[in-house]
Amino acid sequence: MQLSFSKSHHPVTEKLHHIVTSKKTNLALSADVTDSEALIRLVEQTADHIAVLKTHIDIVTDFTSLLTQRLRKLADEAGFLIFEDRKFADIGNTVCHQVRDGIYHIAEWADIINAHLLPGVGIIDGLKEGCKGRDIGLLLLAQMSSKGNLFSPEYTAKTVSEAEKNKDFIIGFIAQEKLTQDNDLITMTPGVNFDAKGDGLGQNYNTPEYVIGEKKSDIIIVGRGIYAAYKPAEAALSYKEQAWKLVERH
Ligand code: S5P
Repeated sequence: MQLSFSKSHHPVTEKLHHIVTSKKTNLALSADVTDSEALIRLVEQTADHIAVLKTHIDIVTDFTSLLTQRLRKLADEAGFLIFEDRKFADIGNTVCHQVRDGIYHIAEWADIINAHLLPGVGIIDGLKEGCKGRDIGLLLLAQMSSKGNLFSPEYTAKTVSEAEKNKDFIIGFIAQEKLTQDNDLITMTPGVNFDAKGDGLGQNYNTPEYVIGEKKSDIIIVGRGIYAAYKPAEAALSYKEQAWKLVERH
């Protein structure tokens, strides 16, 4: 078995590689719940099965900084990375503030962030500036899972080429398939669900077999397939086991 992303080009990639291989999991949990205690409970139940916890911190209605402190502690104890899915999409100066300041202070606790390249390359420099002082890796959105999205093959290709030029900060992509032969760059794929095909609001789902086996993604991102399941810990375990079997086979 060979993971398709390397272990050494960026400190965050190195940490992720270590977590994935030692816990034998390439599962990212998208913990899109809106209550702090529910979020902590979900993470406690699933921590052993995940390599990455993906948050949307701005949907938590009772947010205080205690929440991100507790998540950070859980991440360090259980061995997973925190990916804040803020999808930055503004000029460099604004995203620098958005990642560093405000009430969330994302750069103080996240390991991974993501951004659209739409505003131009200044967004990479702005985020890098805002993340100074901690090891944080940036994922670029190169494709999306949602119906009717406006990503064109040209835009995706441009995103890949900017990532290849900025590997001191960019660790990979959010995409529906592996887009480069450069194994320094990780592919994380959302829109994964065993049962559903979509959600009535434009989401498209594929199976782990398709995403890992055929599309050669490294990490699957699963939200409702886990947190909306009757038993989230059992659901996380089965996504983990199925996805890992595919990594071993391919
Ligand atoms: O293309 C994308 C990119 C992302 S990051 N499609 C997505 O669905 N996402 C995110 O992945 C989305 O914001 C949500 O947090 C998660 C998918 O959740 P699920 O419940 O549909 O599995």
